[in-house]
Amino acid sequence: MSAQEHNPGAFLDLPPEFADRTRARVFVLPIPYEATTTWVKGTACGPAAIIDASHHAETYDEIARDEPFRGGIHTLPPLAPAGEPAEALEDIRRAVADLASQEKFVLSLGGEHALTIGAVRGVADVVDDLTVVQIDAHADLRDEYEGSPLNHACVMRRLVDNFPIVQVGVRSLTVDGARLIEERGIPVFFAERIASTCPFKREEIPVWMNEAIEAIPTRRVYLTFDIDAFDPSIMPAVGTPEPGGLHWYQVLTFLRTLFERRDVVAADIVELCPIDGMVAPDFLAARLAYAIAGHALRA
Ligand SMILES: [Mn+2]
Repeated sequence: MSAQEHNPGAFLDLPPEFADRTRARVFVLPIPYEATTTWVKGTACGPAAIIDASHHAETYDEIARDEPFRGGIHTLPPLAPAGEPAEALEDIRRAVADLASQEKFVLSLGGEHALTIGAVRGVADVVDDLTVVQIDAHADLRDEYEGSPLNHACVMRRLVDNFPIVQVGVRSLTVDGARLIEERGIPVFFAERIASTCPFKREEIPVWMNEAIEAIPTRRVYLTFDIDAFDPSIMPAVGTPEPGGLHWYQVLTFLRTLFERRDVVAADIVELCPIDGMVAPDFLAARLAYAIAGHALRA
């Protein structure tokens, strides 16, 4: 069954009063876009897997001790752009710009990372002074890959000329990417440094986290979350599982601190590549999506 045929319904399976389009402040936009993934295929099934899994999640937030869904989360029909990548990314741009212009917080669920190019441009059509905060195992700074400048390995290279970027969790890049980071002084918070602050202490914001947020030069942020930023021990369902990744509570603390100190105006979660019969990664992605939506609804 293709992602297009499978209609998983609404995120969290909320009662209609909390999923209503007019009232909702957060819009979940499934984008089962997959055109350029290079190794393991399957990110087109990511959005449906996240929404399916969300139906089994509790809607009470045990850390914040609230029920953020009451602010309203509307799930849009999947946007599955066809055609050449350039055209598909323009479709995504237009859809996201339209929602952003209605002052909705758009949480796009991928799909492959290339969709972020369209989504960021769409948000930037409506709001200015945007920094892209990227949580990812990869720097994604290749100028082109396998003949395409719109490959998912080139996402940040396509954005870095127009937006300040801050990268968190990186542990895989090319020598050209490393040179670009040095030349431009791109703030990159490598996974190795983040890991060295373990064990994680409660009630204490690690130094790297403070520095990462201080490195964001604007108030407004677009957050792109490549799920392979997580350690493969908890997130094996990705195309390129890089060892030495982030862990759950580190990520939750980073997100909480980021939303407290910056105005995060839109986000995406990309690159989930579901594994048949293994629900834990899908469930993690669903919990992550609700964590991000929850912060957006409290803001
Ligand atoms: Mn990645």
